[in-house]
Amino acid sequence: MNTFPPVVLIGAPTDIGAGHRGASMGPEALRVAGIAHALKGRGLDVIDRGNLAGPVNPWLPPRDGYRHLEEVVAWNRAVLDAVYAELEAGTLPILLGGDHCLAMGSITAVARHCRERGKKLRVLWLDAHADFNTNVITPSGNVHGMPVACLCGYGPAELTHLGGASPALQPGEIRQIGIRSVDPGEKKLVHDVGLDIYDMRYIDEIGVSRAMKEALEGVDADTHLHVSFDVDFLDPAIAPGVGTRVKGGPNYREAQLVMEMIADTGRVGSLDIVELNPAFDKRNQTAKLAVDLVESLFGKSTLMRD
Ligand code: 6HN
Ligand code: MN
Ligand code: MN
Ligand code: MN
Repeated sequence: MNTFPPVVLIGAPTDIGAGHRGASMGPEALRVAGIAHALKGRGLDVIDRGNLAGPVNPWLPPRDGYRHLEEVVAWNRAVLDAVYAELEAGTLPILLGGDHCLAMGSITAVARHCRERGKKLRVLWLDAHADFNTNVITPSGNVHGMPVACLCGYGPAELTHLGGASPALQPGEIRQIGIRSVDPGEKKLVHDVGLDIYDMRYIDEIGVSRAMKEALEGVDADTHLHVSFDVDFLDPAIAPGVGTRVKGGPNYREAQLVMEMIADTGRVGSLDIVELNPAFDKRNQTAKLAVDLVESLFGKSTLMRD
């Protein structure tokens, strides 16, 4: 039987940090794809809290290198409060995004929870992108390209201090997996900061299994594992429903193995599913694939020896 606490779905229907409209439809697409039913099928208790509310997307150009900073802050405050309340109540929050800027709110909440409980934190960032831009080096001004930098203390005070103390996250607490598109200034910054990145070249060379063993090294009974699943992590041939497609991502079986190996730790405590963009999808196939992978993340296995 599973050992998971009740799982809580929290929708954050916004594309406030993205460069294309449509991620705001993500929460509903995941519900239509049957996320609650699938998790119940895993034997989990599932509570859908519905959607958070926040400002509309004014669709304005960047100011000082940020698009919609004020609105990004408002959405992230809502996410932070909701995710923190769930962790305090002992449930397992799943954030249904929404674009990836929202991970600032969810991870700030998780980090605070871990500090207060004396737990170790490990963040697995599954993404085609490093999301480590600042307003100076960003090619777009889109804040969904900046959340990891902000969590590590590089960014505007409104975002780096969302939860009071900054940085919310130490670079040593995060592992990035699937990375294959990093902007020039961003590449220099992640090197300077010493971020642990399992890029596609590395995965091609050593395989998913060894890469995931390394990324999960040190995860123990005291560790809270947070998975931030940007759907553009997946190869666009199987997951077209995202705003920023990058060729050369994990195929179906490789992605399943990533999820299965995370599940094997038994330490998943919170999850983001972000960047799903139904406006780019075909018959909701990317949402269905995300649900399929989330089932694996919660222990659905293809192993014969189970
Ligand atoms: N995402 N590096 C590009 C930028 O505009 O900063 C793309 C970021 C994509 C962000 O997919 O979460
Ligand atoms: Mn906890
Ligand atoms: Mn991302
Ligand atoms: Mn991405």
